[in-house]
Amino acid sequence: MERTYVMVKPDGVQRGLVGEVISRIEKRGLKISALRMNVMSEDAAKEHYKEHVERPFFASLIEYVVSGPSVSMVVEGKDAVPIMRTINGATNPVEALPGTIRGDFAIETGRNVVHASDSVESAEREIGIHFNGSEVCGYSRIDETWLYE
Ligand code: IDP
Ligand code: MG
Repeated sequence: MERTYVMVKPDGVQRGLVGEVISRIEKRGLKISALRMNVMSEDAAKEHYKEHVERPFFASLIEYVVSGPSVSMVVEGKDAVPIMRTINGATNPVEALPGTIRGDFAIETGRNVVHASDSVESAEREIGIHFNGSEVCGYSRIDETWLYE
Protein backbone atom coordinates (compact mmCIF):
# COMPACT_ATOMS: atom_id res chain seq x y z
CA MET A 1 0.00 0.00 0.00
CA GLU A 2 1.10 3.57 -0.70
CA ARG A 3 0.34 6.71 1.25
CA THR A 4 0.01 10.20 -0.17
CA TYR A 5 -0.55 13.68 1.22
CA VAL A 6 -3.60 15.50 -0.12
CA MET A 7 -4.66 19.07 0.58
CA VAL A 8 -7.82 20.98 -0.27
CA LYS A 9 -6.23 24.39 -0.66
CA PRO A 10 -7.80 27.58 0.78
CA ASP A 11 -9.67 28.33 -2.47
CA GLY A 12 -11.25 24.87 -2.36
CA VAL A 13 -12.39 25.43 1.23
CA GLN A 14 -13.79 28.91 0.47
CA ARG A 15 -15.60 27.59 -2.62
CA GLY A 16 -17.32 24.79 -0.71
CA LEU A 17 -15.46 21.99 -2.48
CA VAL A 18 -14.22 20.04 0.57
CA GLY A 19 -17.05 17.50 0.41
CA GLU A 20 -16.67 17.13 -3.36
CA VAL A 21 -12.95 16.34 -3.05
CA ILE A 22 -13.41 13.95 -0.13
CA SER A 23 -16.30 12.25 -1.89
CA ARG A 24 -14.21 11.57 -5.01
CA ILE A 25 -11.40 10.09 -2.90
CA GLU A 26 -13.75 7.86 -0.91
CA LYS A 27 -15.78 6.70 -3.92
CA ARG A 28 -12.63 5.80 -5.84
CA GLY A 29 -11.85 3.35 -3.04
CA LEU A 30 -8.91 5.13 -1.46
CA LYS A 31 -8.79 5.20 2.33
CA ILE A 32 -8.56 8.45 4.28
CA SER A 33 -6.32 7.67 7.24
CA ALA A 34 -5.85 11.20 8.61
CA LEU A 35 -7.90 14.36 8.16
CA ARG A 36 -7.61 17.88 9.60
CA MET A 37 -8.55 21.49 8.86
CA ASN A 38 -6.16 24.26 9.88
CA VAL A 39 -4.49 27.41 8.64
CA MET A 40 -1.08 26.17 7.55
CA SER A 41 1.83 27.96 9.24
CA GLU A 42 4.20 29.88 7.00
CA ASP A 43 7.06 27.62 8.14
CA ALA A 44 5.13 24.48 7.17
CA ALA A 45 4.14 26.00 3.82
CA LYS A 46 7.74 26.98 2.99
CA GLU A 47 8.98 23.52 3.93
CA HIS A 48 6.19 21.87 1.96
CA TYR A 49 6.95 23.86 -1.22
CA LYS A 50 10.73 24.16 -0.75
CA GLU A 51 11.47 22.65 -4.21
CA HIS A 52 9.91 25.83 -5.67
CA VAL A 53 11.86 28.35 -3.56
CA GLU A 54 13.67 29.84 -6.58
CA ARG A 55 10.56 30.12 -8.76
CA PRO A 56 9.02 33.57 -9.42
CA PHE A 57 5.65 32.42 -8.04
CA PHE A 58 7.05 31.14 -4.70
CA ALA A 59 6.07 34.18 -2.56
CA SER A 60 2.53 34.32 -3.96
CA LEU A 61 2.21 30.53 -3.60
CA ILE A 62 3.07 30.71 0.11
CA GLU A 63 0.73 33.67 0.61
CA TYR A 64 -2.09 31.73 -1.10
CA VAL A 65 -1.65 28.49 0.79
CA VAL A 66 -1.59 30.19 4.24
CA SER A 67 -4.37 32.67 3.38
CA GLY A 68 -7.12 30.67 5.07
CA PRO A 69 -8.09 27.23 6.29
CA SER A 70 -7.05 24.25 4.23
CA VAL A 71 -7.88 20.58 4.68
CA SER A 72 -5.01 18.09 4.99
CA MET A 73 -5.34 14.36 4.49
CA VAL A 74 -3.31 11.20 4.41
CA VAL A 75 -4.77 8.99 1.70
CA GLU A 76 -3.86 5.32 1.40
CA GLY A 77 -4.25 2.56 -1.11
CA LYS A 78 -2.53 0.58 -3.85
CA ASP A 79 -0.93 3.15 -6.20
CA ALA A 80 -2.40 5.96 -4.10
CA VAL A 81 0.27 8.44 -5.33
CA PRO A 82 -0.41 8.21 -9.10
CA ILE A 83 -4.16 7.67 -8.61
CA MET A 84 -4.46 10.89 -6.56
CA ARG A 85 -2.44 12.86 -9.15
CA THR A 86 -4.87 11.59 -11.81
CA ILE A 87 -7.92 12.46 -9.70
CA ASN A 88 -6.55 16.03 -9.29
CA GLY A 89 -5.61 16.51 -12.96
CA ALA A 90 -2.87 18.61 -14.55
CA THR A 91 -1.28 21.42 -12.51
CA ASN A 92 -2.49 24.00 -15.05
CA PRO A 93 -6.30 23.66 -15.14
CA VAL A 94 -6.27 24.66 -18.82
CA GLU A 95 -4.68 21.27 -19.49
CA ALA A 96 -6.69 19.33 -16.87
CA LEU A 97 -9.20 16.91 -18.37
CA PRO A 98 -12.90 17.09 -17.56
CA GLY A 99 -13.62 14.56 -14.83
CA THR A 100 -10.57 15.64 -12.84
CA ILE A 101 -10.95 18.02 -9.89
CA ARG A 102 -8.93 20.77 -11.58
CA GLY A 103 -10.60 20.07 -14.94
CA ASP A 104 -14.04 20.43 -13.37
CA PHE A 105 -13.50 23.22 -10.82
CA ALA A 106 -10.47 25.39 -11.65
CA ILE A 107 -9.34 27.99 -14.18
CA GLU A 108 -5.83 29.13 -13.16
CA THR A 109 -2.67 27.36 -11.96
CA GLY A 110 -2.41 29.70 -8.97
CA ARG A 111 -5.91 28.70 -7.75
CA ASN A 112 -6.00 25.01 -8.58
CA VAL A 113 -7.97 23.79 -5.53
CA VAL A 114 -6.00 20.69 -4.56
CA HIS A 115 -2.55 19.25 -3.87
CA ALA A 116 -1.32 15.67 -4.01
CA SER A 117 2.25 14.41 -3.56
CA ASP A 118 4.17 13.65 -6.76
CA SER A 119 6.08 10.56 -5.55
CA VAL A 120 6.22 8.11 -2.64
CA GLU A 121 9.31 9.95 -1.31
CA SER A 122 7.55 13.34 -1.48
CA ALA A 123 4.49 11.82 0.16
CA GLU A 124 6.43 10.55 3.18
CA ARG A 125 8.24 13.90 3.48
CA GLU A 126 5.00 15.90 3.26
CA ILE A 127 3.07 13.63 5.65
CA GLY A 128 5.92 14.20 8.13
CA ILE A 129 5.53 17.99 7.82
CA HIS A 130 1.78 18.03 8.38
CA PHE A 131 0.96 15.10 10.69
CA ASN A 132 2.22 13.39 13.84
CA GLY A 133 2.27 9.61 13.68
CA SER A 134 -0.49 9.51 16.31
CA GLU A 135 -2.85 11.44 13.99
CA VAL A 136 -2.73 8.76 11.31
CA CYS A 137 -5.30 5.98 11.82
CA GLY A 138 -4.53 2.41 10.83
CA TYR A 139 -7.72 0.58 9.90
CA SER A 140 -9.24 -1.48 7.09
CA ARG A 141 -12.17 -0.38 4.96
CA ILE A 142 -14.94 -2.94 5.04
CA ASP A 143 -15.04 -3.01 1.19
CA GLU A 144 -11.34 -3.76 0.69
CA THR A 145 -12.00 -7.35 -0.37
CA TRP A 146 -14.12 -5.90 -3.22
CA LEU A 147 -11.56 -3.24 -4.19
CA TYR A 148 -8.52 -5.52 -4.41
CA GLU A 149 -8.27 -8.92 -6.16
P1 IDP B 1 1.47 20.30 -8.49
O1 IDP B 1 0.64 21.01 -7.42
O2 IDP B 1 0.60 19.78 -9.59
O3 IDP B 1 2.40 19.25 -7.93
P2 IDP B 1 3.82 22.01 -8.87
O4 IDP B 1 4.52 22.25 -10.17
O5 IDP B 1 4.52 21.18 -7.84
O6 IDP B 1 2.38 21.42 -9.20
O7 IDP B 1 3.48 23.43 -8.27
C1 IDP B 1 2.99 23.54 -6.95
C2 IDP B 1 1.89 24.56 -6.91
O8 IDP B 1 2.46 25.85 -7.17
C3 IDP B 1 0.80 24.40 -7.97
O9 IDP B 1 -0.20 23.46 -7.61
C4 IDP B 1 0.26 25.81 -8.04
O10 IDP B 1 -0.61 26.09 -6.94
C5 IDP B 1 1.52 26.64 -7.87
N1 IDP B 1 2.12 27.00 -9.16
C6 IDP B 1 2.90 26.23 -9.96
N2 IDP B 1 3.25 26.88 -11.07
C7 IDP B 1 2.69 28.12 -10.98
C8 IDP B 1 2.68 29.26 -11.83
O11 IDP B 1 3.28 29.29 -12.91
N3 IDP B 1 1.97 30.35 -11.38
C9 IDP B 1 1.31 30.35 -10.20
N4 IDP B 1 1.29 29.30 -9.37
C10 IDP B 1 1.97 28.19 -9.75
MG1 MG C 1 4.13 19.44 -6.83
